[in-house]
Parts: sequence; C-alpha cells; structure tokens
Amino acid sequence: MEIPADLGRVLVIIPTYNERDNIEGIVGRVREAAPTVDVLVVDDASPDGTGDLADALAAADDQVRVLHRAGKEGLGPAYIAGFRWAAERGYDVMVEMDADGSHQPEELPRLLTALQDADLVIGARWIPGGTVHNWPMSREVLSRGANTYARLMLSLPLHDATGGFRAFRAATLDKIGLDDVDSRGYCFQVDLALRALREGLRVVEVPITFVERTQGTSKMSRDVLAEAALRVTRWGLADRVARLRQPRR
Ligand SMILES: Nc1nc2c(ncn2[C@@H]2O[C@H](COP(=O)(O)OP(=O)(O)O)[C@@H](O)[C@H]2O)c(=O)[nH]1
Ligand SMILES: [Mg+2]
Repeated sequence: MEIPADLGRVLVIIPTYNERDNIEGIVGRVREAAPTVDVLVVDDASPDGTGDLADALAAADDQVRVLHRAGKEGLGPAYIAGFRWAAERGYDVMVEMDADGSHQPEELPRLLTALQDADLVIGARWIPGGTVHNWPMSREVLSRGANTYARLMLSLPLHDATGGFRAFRAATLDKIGLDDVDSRGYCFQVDLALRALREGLRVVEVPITFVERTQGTSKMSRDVLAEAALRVTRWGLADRVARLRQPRR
C-alpha cells in the first residue's frame, strides 16, 4: 500500500526520552515503510544520548531532522513543539508515533489512506481488528478502563481516545488551536480528540496492532495517570454543567 500523494507533505513526529536502543531502528523502519515521508525526532535532552544518535541519523539523511528541547516536559509539549515546527515548514499532515516500536511504521500507509476521508485518524487497539502484543493483563485492563471512562464521561464516540498513533491534517491542528492546550501525558491525546470532535471534524479510528516495547523503559507514571483521570473528570463535569445551564427548548 502506498502513501496517498494527494495528502501533500507528511511529517512523522517521534518524541523521545531515553530511547537510545530504539531510535535508529524506528527511524529506519519509517524511512523504509514510507520513503516519501519526512521524520522529526523531538528529544527532551535525554540523558542517555538519544539526541546525539538522532543527530547522527539526521546528518546521514536529509529527510530526518531533530528538534532538541531543554528538558523533560512530557509528551504533550514535545508534540506541540513538533506540530509548530511542521506548520512553519508547510507540512500538510502531521503524524504522531512512539519511538519504542509500539506503533508499527508498516501501518503508516493504512493510517494515511484513511486520512483521505478524515480530519484526524486514530490508530485504535480497542476496536475489532485492533490488538496488543505482549502487554501484561494489568496494562490492558488499565488502558481499556481509561478508555471506557473517557468514552462515558465525555460522550466520546471513540474506543481508543488515549491512543498515540495518529495522523492529523495541518488544517485540523489549525482549527483546534494549540495555544491553550496544557495537557502533558496521556490526556494530551484525549484533549486533542475531544477538541477535534467539538469542532465538528471527522475523527476516524482504524485498527492497529500495538506491540509492547522490548528495549528501554516506559515513561508512564502515577503522575501521568493522575493528570489524565483528573482532567477527564473535570472536562466531563464542566460539559455537564454547561449543558444544564443551557436554556431548555
Ligand atoms: N520528548 C519526550 N518524549 C517522551 C516524553 N515522555 C515519553 N516520551 C516518548 O513518548 C513515547 C511513548 O512513551 P512510553 O514511555 O513508551 O509510554 P507507554 O507506551 O505508554 O508506556 C516514547 O517514544 C517516549 O520516549 C517526554 O517527556 N518528552
Ligand atoms: Mg511505549
């Protein structure tokens, strides 16, 4: 399957924090699976030297670039910096993808093909055809539970609102506006999906096979989970209050 040319210029943004053992492999797989697509690594000054490795990859390949940030701020701010970088350079499509191999570059053509009829495509684990490999039961229960909670709390017509393998049209990011997005961890993904839906944009889920990392460690933390739980609850309650205040017709 090819990357549809009519989508315009596509940039895959890969945020990294201590992904020394993963960065070269993942960039190589993207370049192989989607040769027309450019890559931006957004590194938050990884102490393990991931940023230097990314620089070496960029030096050898014009289609690979690196954005260095001063320190670890979470996934959300890293993606926002990447989106801005892309917008300034006129990219038409911005893709989010993890560095650890959980999101398979070989599925990029499918994601991007779906974007032909959508404004935002989310690679989804928890829909028919979607799967997860090598996750402990505890992690699956957590992800399914979080998604069910977000779905009910926010009345989302989505099954994987926390999923981080996504393709946005540049116009989608323009429309939802990034200036007041201050979510950092998993709730960043929920935040953007919610904003896109509230703008009336077309958000489509396509099934993916998510493969748990074999190298390096997860940056999921209690703080990341607490932020997500708190914010989803707050957004859900704010939405209910707003609806109650609306005059009845
Ligand atoms: N730049 C940047 N990347 C991050 C940060 N936190 C996580 N990442 C990257 O985001 C991706 C997903 O994180 P990961 O730890 O695998 O989370 P998990 O898949 O939910 O366990 C990986 O590529 C991480 O290196 C951060 O604070 N800054
Ligand atoms: Mg991961």
